[in-house]
Amino acid sequence: FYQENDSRAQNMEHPATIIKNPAKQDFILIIDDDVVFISYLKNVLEKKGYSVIAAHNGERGLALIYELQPSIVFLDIMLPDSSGFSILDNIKKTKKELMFVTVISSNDCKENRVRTLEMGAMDFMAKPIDEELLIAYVSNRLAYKRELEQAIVIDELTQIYNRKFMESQMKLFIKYHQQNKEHFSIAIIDLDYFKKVNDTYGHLVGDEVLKGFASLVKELKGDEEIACRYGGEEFVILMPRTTNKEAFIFIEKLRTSMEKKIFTANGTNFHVTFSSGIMEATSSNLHPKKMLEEADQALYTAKQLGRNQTII
Ligand code: GH3
Ligand code: MG
Ligand code: MG
Ligand code: MG
Repeated sequence: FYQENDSRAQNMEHPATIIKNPAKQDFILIIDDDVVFISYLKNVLEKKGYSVIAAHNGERGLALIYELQPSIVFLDIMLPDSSGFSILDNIKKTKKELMFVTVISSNDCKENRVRTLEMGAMDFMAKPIDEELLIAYVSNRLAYKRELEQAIVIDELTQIYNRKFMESQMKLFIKYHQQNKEHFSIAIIDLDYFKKVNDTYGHLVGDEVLKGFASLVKELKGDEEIACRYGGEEFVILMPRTTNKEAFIFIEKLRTSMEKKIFTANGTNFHVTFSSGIMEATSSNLHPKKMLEEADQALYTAKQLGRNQTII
């Protein structure tokens, strides 16, 4: 939630660390004018380690929704300046982030429950809310949010990140590396003569090769490297805090492991290799598209020089 030129962004946490621990980003927002209820909710949830923020009226609540992008919002219906339903309406019109809104009210009637669902909120809970129920509810919704977030960014076949995620992550990495003057390298990897694998053994075996390559990457890469399926039989690996020479060493290790890996189809063993182009972020290529283009140039050279090799 930092602005583009905010000085606090200098101290922003490394994007790779945030991926490892997404729970760090979770905020729970309570929009309610009942201070006793707020302190009860805050107490229960903070004891469990959740970050809780409260707003005492609708206007402040809406501002916090946009500022903090909370994961869960507990929204009271009767607010001093507006109705919780008009807040829901506002959220529905503008909000795009994944967020669970739970309407809370001491007036547990059918009308409120129906309207809650019709207005796009996830749940209705009657006040007072039992402590155990509250904790179970929050933990359930955050786990579900995590699941949905994963589904959006993971490539179905290979179970590594997809292109969409790679592009958004690359933007963050570039921004971070620009501000903190750290190294950042990427590699584009393209399997060699992959069409021949399909033609010889069939598409299903081709799919197995893609999966096999992806699990090899997962096995060999470090915690901070992000592996993505760029499309077809092309992959991109983002390597934060890595020089192009270090990247070269890692990709070569991956390449030699890949060339040794044995694939099997109808009792026949075969091998698949890849070619790769590596590019490090410099002051002149600090844009995802530019960096990818330059890495692609290097990949093209690797193909031209005979494949099964890595070019910086
Ligand atoms: P090069 O060494 O020049 O990269 O040759 P290549 O055969 O690997 O490259 P080409 O671009 O000609 O062929 C890529 C093939 O990858 C064509 C396409 O059918 C196949 N492919 C793309 N996506 C998938 C997939 O999800 N599964 C399978 N089995 N094949 C795929
Ligand atoms: Mg109220
Ligand atoms: Mg290709
Ligand atoms: Mg290829």
